[in-house]
Order: sequence, then C-alpha cells, then structure tokens
Amino acid sequence: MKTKISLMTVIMLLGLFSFSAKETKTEEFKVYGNCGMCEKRIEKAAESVKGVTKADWDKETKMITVTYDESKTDIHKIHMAIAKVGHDSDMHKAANEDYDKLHGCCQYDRPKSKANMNGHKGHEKSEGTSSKTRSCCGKN
Ligand SMILES: [Cu+2]
Repeated sequence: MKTKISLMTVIMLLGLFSFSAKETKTEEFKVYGNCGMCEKRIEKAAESVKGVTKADWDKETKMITVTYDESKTDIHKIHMAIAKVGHDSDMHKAANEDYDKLHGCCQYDRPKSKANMNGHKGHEKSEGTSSKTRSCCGKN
C-alpha cells in the first residue's frame, strides 16, 4: 500500500515537472512586408531574440508564427526586434528611419499611420485578396 502511494507521488511529480519545464508558447501575429527578402529579414530578426526557437513568416498572409520560451522572453520583445529591422507589426510600428532603410521593393504599404506618407492612392486596405503581392525581388 505504501509503495503504491509513493509510486503515484513520483508519477505525479514527474508529470508536474515535465509540464512546468515546457514553457514554450506559440503565437501568431501580423507583420507587414512584401517579399521573400522581407521574409528572411523578419524571421532572422525574430529568431535573434533570445528564447525564440522558431519563426515563420508567410508573405501571402503576412502572419508570423513564433515559438518561444516564455521564461526567457516575451512577445513584446519579438515585436520590437521585428520593428527594429523596419517592419511594422500590429503591436509595434517601425521607426520611419528604419523603414526607409529597407530595400525599395520591401517598402510595404504601411498600415495607416501618421502623416508623412507620400500620397499613394488606392492602396488603403490590403485585406482580402492577395493580388497585391509585389514580385520585384525576383524568385517568388
Ligand atoms: Cu522584401
């Protein structure tokens, strides 16, 4: 009887242990960009954050899926790292100067932001059809 109880305790402890050791989290959010070059840049930025084990951006849906260790980083740091290389996410906007540093064709239409956009008409919403993907960076 006694051995049975302690065995159960061990099993329960093991279960608890493996559960708490697994603090990885997967999240998906929007990151603005255009092409394959953007994809590499965005994923590299996300993966450069300590604790991120996987980052995968889709240029069609503009969604990034990141897997990270919650005990080492948080989602804000990932958004910030991406913004730092010039890409807006739905949480953090890139600085104008970082955006300007992007390769010409990577200068995606920014989500409606403050003033200084160069009067580009007709591209307000890119939601819906994905026909607007530019292909100036070659192999797509
Ligand atoms: Cu690009």
